[in-house]
Amino acid sequence: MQQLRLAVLFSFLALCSYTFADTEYDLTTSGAMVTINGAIFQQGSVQPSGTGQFNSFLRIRANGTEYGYNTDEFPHPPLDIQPGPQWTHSLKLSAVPVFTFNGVTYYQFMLDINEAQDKSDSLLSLDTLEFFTGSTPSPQCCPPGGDFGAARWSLDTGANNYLLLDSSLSHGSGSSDMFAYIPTSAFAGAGPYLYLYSGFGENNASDAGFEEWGTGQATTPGAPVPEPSSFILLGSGLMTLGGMLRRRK
Ligand SMILES: [Ca+2]
Ligand SMILES: [Ca+2]
Ligand SMILES: [Ca+2]
Repeated sequence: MQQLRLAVLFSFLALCSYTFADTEYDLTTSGAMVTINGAIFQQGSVQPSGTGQFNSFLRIRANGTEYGYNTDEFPHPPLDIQPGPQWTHSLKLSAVPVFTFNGVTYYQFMLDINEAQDKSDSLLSLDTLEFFTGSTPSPQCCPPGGDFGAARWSLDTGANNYLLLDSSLSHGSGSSDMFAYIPTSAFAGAGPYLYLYSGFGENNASDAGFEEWGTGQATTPGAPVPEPSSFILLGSGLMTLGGMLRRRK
C-alpha cells in the first residue's frame, strides 16, 4: 500500500512539472513558422541585414540571460541595452512596416541573433517579447513597472512560452534570423511610441555577440521583404498545425 501511495505521489509530481514547464515553439529549421497569441513567427533571413534592409532599433548583449527595450535614454541605458543611438532608439508605431495576409494586418519586425556558429551552441531562446505603447521616447525603466502599462501584446499571454532559434541557419552577425508579425489590432488607438521589450537566454543561454531587432526600410505597406510565400501556399491551416506541433520542454 505504501508503495502504491509513493507511486501516486511521484506520478502527481511528474504531472506538475510537466504542466508548469515553459512551452517551446521550435524555429530551428529553415522556414519554420508558428503562431502564438495571434502573431506569426517565421524563421528566415534578410542578408545582409545592414543599412537599408535592416534598420536596428534595439541592440541587447549579455552572457547567460539578457533583457532590453528600445529607448533614447543615453549614454547610460538600463538593463543590457547596448549604447549607441544608431542601434537603439525610440520608434514610432507609424514607422513600422505593415503586412496584410488573409485580410489581417500585422506589424513586421526582424530579429538578428548572434550565437556561436559551431552547432554545439548556436541555439538561443527568445523567452520574453512584449509590446507597449506610450507618449515618451524614453520610458522610465522597467516592465512591468516604470512607464510601462499593460502590454499591447505578449508572448506569454495564457502560458509561459518561448521561441527556440538557431543562428547557424543564417550567416551570423549581419544576417537576420526571424520575422515577427504582430497583429495591428492589438495596437488600436495606441501610440505614438512603440516599445519592444525582449529577453533571451532563459531556456538556452546567450553566449556571443548581440541580439538586434529591426525594421525593413525597403518594406512598404502590403509588400514585406521578403514575402513569406509559404503563407500563400499553405494558409491558415498550417499555421494552426504549427501551433499544435509545439512541444513541451
Ligand atoms: Ca516566456
Ligand atoms: Ca544572425
Ligand atoms: Ca546558446
